[in-house]
Amino acid sequence: MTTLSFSKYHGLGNDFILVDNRASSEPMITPEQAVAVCDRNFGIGADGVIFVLPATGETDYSMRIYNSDGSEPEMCGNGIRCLAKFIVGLEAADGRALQLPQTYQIHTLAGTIRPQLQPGGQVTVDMGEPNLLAQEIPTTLAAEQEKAIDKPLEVAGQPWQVTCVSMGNPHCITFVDDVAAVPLAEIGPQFESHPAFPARINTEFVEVVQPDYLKMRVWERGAGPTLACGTGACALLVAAVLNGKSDHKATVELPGGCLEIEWAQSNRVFMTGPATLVFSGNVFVDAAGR
Ligand code: ZDP
Repeated sequence: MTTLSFSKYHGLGNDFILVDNRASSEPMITPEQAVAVCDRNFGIGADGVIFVLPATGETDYSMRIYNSDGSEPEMCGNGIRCLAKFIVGLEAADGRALQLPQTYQIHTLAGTIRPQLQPGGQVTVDMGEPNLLAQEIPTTLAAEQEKAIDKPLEVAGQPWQVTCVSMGNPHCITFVDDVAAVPLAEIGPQFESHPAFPARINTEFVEVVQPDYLKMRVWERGAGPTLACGTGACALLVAAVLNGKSDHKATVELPGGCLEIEWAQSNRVFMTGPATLVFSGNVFVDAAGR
């Protein structure tokens, strides 16, 4: 029986188990064990497990994440805000003083991402540039070097118009009149495993309330219907601009609350939102994961 120390955080209800993994460059638990600790009945309960690993290259730390199904995404927008606050706590325990605003350079599988802690407690993240080429997403909805913008796609026997954006991880965005009416549990899995998306996909259903106010519901790859998705909020703003539906800066309302998203002149996307520590503890993790 192994014991794992953790802190539980959430960003707008998208919840994560944060693990201090600075002593090793490999995650301390396996994907199977991550599935077990994420279980809401048999474990702690979370949408994913996030590890703070030693620095790579020029960065301060590295981040890796396992989804609640044990798969490993490249990036996690809500998770990296939680990670920034978790690091503040780790550094404080080491006697390091915090001076706001504090920026960290975090190595991820989607490149270097930079969260900045604001004096008011919010975290602004430089999420980097969106990738739009079909091959980068990946999707077969356009030729490899083309963008998949407003493409027809049949899912669950119905025609949809979709736009694909990668924020390091893959997103498929579709605009709807009434986001509350989307039968998420029924169609979400069918988008996720559609053959047009060889690496599976996160799907955002978006209602444009005003050009600077968008409402979304998400079906996440490997995690299902979460309360919020940071990379998804960034991806959908980019998709909304590309479809002429929104400003470059907008509030995105997710089931768990609001994020402020900006697609700046520099082509980089900035996301601002909260991250909250809920509790810390120790969990028993057996070798079999259950
Ligand atoms: O790409 C994926 O498989 C996602 N499930 C990763 C998690 C994304 C997240 N919800 C976010 O906020 O970006 C954490």
